[in-house]
Amino acid sequence: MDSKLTAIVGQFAYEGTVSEIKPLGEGLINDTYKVKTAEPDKPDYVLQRVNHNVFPDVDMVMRNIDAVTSHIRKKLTEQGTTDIDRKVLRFIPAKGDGKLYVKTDSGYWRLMVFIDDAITKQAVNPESSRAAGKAFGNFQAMLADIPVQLGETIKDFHNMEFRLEQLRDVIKRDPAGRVKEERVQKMLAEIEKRADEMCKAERMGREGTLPKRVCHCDTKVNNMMFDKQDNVLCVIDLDTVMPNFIFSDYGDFLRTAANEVAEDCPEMDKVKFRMDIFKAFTEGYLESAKSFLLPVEIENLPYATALFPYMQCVRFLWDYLSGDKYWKCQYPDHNFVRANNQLHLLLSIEKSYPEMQAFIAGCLR
Ligand code: GN1
Ligand code: MG
Repeated sequence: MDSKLTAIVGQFAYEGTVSEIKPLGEGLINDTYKVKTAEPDKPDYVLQRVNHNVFPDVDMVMRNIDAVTSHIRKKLTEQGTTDIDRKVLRFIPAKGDGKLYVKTDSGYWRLMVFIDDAITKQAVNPESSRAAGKAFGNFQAMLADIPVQLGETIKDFHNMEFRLEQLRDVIKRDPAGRVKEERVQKMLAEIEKRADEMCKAERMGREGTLPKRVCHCDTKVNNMMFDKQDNVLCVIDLDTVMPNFIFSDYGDFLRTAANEVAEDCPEMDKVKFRMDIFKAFTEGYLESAKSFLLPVEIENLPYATALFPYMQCVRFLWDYLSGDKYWKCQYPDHNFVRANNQLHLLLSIEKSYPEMQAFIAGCLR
């Protein structure tokens, strides 16, 4: 057993005797380990090193997570839920200062209770999409009355105006000499054509007609745990939990889950928006979220569906023009292919707008 890791675990106020520590999962951002304890009546744990490059303010990340998990725990307790440690993550405080992380020479670490007999899913079908919609809607619903103001763990993360400014700035500088490419110019025309419309969330936010709420901001199906009977247990991966328009959680799930192919598939004729996934997810989401959503939020769900592929197209193109600094690339055109894929997804979504609106209206009847 790695004595350094054991020593780190020892800085937390956990229960039991550590018997094994080994790598867990295949996350790309944080390093994750499973910590087993010898006693059958003590929980096992998950030890994680937080990626300090992606999250500059780890203290803020953990304060957000503390506020969110405590609030959900309180709600579940009031509802008389049993098995609460399976329904919301429980982080273990450090022995010294009681914070939910420790800082060592090797970085920032946290320890949470491992949820036994639970699974995550990669692939999406209508059933798991409906469950995911319900779970993410429920997550927002439970946090609708959280009494504290959360911090923005990645500044302007889903701010469309900011993402366009970033793009326009790199065009001026053209550090990779790629702006002149004809395909880039064509894509820029498609982007600029929609720029004004796509920034409407920020405008409504400024006018005070659209609220920010506590959102998850990384709503992928593999960020929730299911039990062996396929029931959702809880939402995980809470680092990006922050105030945002609800469009973030709704739109980014569909961007990733409802694309017929992966976001970097180079065969553009295969990129297609799956309405079966859209319908199932929307049904689940509205079932749990319609109690608190404002009409302006519901009306704009089709806009949210378009916004995230659009934003991701802008972000991938920005990185392509910057010389591929943010996303890892397997080949020179990789970021352009990703951007183009997202643009095609957007085109497919635009065709389905009327059907989406009709479907949402039907869910509310
Ligand atoms: C990044 O790599 P992953 O899945 O954690 C990005 C998301 C993008 C996604 C696109 C912190 O997420 O916003 O949608 O790539 N996360 C960050 O693949 O930038
Ligand atoms: Mg993740």
